[in-house]
Amino acid sequence: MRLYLINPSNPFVSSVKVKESRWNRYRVWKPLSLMVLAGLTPPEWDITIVDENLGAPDYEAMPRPDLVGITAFTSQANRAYDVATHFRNLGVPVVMGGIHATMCLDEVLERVDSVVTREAEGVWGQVLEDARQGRLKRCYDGGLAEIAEVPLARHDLLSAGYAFGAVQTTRGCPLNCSFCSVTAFNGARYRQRPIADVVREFQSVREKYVLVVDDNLIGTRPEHIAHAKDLFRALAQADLRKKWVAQATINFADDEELLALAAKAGCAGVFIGFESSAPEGLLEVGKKFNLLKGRDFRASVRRIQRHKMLVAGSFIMGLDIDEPGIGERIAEAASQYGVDTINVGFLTPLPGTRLWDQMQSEDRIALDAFPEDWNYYTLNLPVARYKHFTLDGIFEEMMSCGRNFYSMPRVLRRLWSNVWQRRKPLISLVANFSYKRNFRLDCTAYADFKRYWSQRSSCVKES
Ligand code: B12
Ligand code: SF4
Repeated sequence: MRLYLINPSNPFVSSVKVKESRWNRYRVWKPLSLMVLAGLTPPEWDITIVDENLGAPDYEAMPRPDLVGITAFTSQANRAYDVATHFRNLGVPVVMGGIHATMCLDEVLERVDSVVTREAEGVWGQVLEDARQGRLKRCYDGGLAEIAEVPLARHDLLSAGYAFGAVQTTRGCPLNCSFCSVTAFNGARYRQRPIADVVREFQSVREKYVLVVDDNLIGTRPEHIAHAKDLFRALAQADLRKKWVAQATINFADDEELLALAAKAGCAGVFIGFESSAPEGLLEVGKKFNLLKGRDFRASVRRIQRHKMLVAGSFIMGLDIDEPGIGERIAEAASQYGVDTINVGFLTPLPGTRLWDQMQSEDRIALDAFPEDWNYYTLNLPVARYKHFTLDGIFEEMMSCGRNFYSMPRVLRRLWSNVWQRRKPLISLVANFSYKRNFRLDCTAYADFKRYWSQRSSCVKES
């Protein structure tokens, strides 16, 4: 039995377009979902994982599979449907799973043979058995997996073409920020994988650099943090000789022992969600952790950096409290915090989030011709009606933020401090130029987007 597991590309997501910029090589990360599915698949299946972000293959030239499994974030949904149509036309059954299939079940059911909602661990075996017997059900709900049942991902199946490997150590997040799908999808209960599994998983990754895909590396409660410390001790003891980066909330900076252990375990940097520099903004998105009284972001960032780890700050633009000048304000705040890079996204109502419900009830979702408009749900394009900005206005704010934070003098100043503090200057250099380049690529994407938007608006007027 032949199984293709496919990660569709999204032509509009500049951060994953390798050919446009060599810096992007460092920002193409493996579709771990498909490697985990492969880990759940019995040996009688011959598995090929196709990651279209490395270039879409000529499916015609490939042997006919018995089953196709497709994953998709929302921004990849349209390409996923094209791929599904291709295989369904050949009479090959197509199963789709992942975040978009879960949040937009009815839409997806119209376009594939079968859908797996939520986490696949509990049902994938059944799906394969049903497919083998030609009696696939229309829908399977995996619910939330027992964390100890998450298998070792098949890292051997995607071993070339990437700068980073990928590993997951936890699932779920209790914080439920309004714009984020994680609590809705993976649940509020924070689940940490058995330490021995994670160590084995790291050992099976070939790359020297690893992205730990967790949304919240250390969790929120003392017992989560104690587990994280044990994990870091075990990773250090395993002497992996790997460097890894992860996403964490700002409480990562609160515990010196934790920081020392993370650094010893190979942590080279963390992505921290600052979201907004204004307390009103944090209140708006429900990021309670960052609102803790007396929190000093600059001091927190410095504490992390003192352990030789880089800090990438993530911000959102287009909150209701944001007013003209927000681009420069974000760049200034990020420079003041002292972060090494920033990643700024437009406030985007992703399906299944609290923000989606709110914006839909206020009729503020501007790009709502679905599924076509999902292409633009990349966070690099403004898809909603923002309180204080026109479309061009908010895009100009984004460019001004990029020009300011990634201006040559500022990049060089940051690099100098990386060299001075002996804090991963090479990684910082690559990250700064990759982000700088992406701000420019976003301009091209925006020009295409504007053309599409004006054509669509005139069609609506005519009809
Ligand atoms: C790692 C990651 C990335 C990596 C991508 C790596 C990759 N190629 O997959 C990078 C950094 C490149 C990235 C980029 C983006 N990301 Co991202 N990312 C994540 C993150 C943190 C982890 C995903 C992961 O690997 N999980 C581990 C695996 C094992 O879990 P899983 O993917 O959920 O898979 C399980 C199930 O979903 C299911 N499943 C999944 N696929 C399939 C397929 C089949 C057939 C079946 C049966 C089951 C199944 O089974 C798996 C095992 O249980 C998630 C957050 C999250 N918790 O999901 C956000 C997340 C997926 N990203 C998000 C977004 C918005 C983006 C971007 C659009 C914007 C951005 N700038 O970040 C881009 C777009 C990329 C693109 N290709 O179009 C959103 C997506 C929301 C949505 N509705 O689409 C998420 C949920 C974060 C959030 N804040 O809401 N991302
Ligand atoms: S943004 Fe981060 S902290 Fe907030 S719910 Fe999502 S994963 Fe949790």
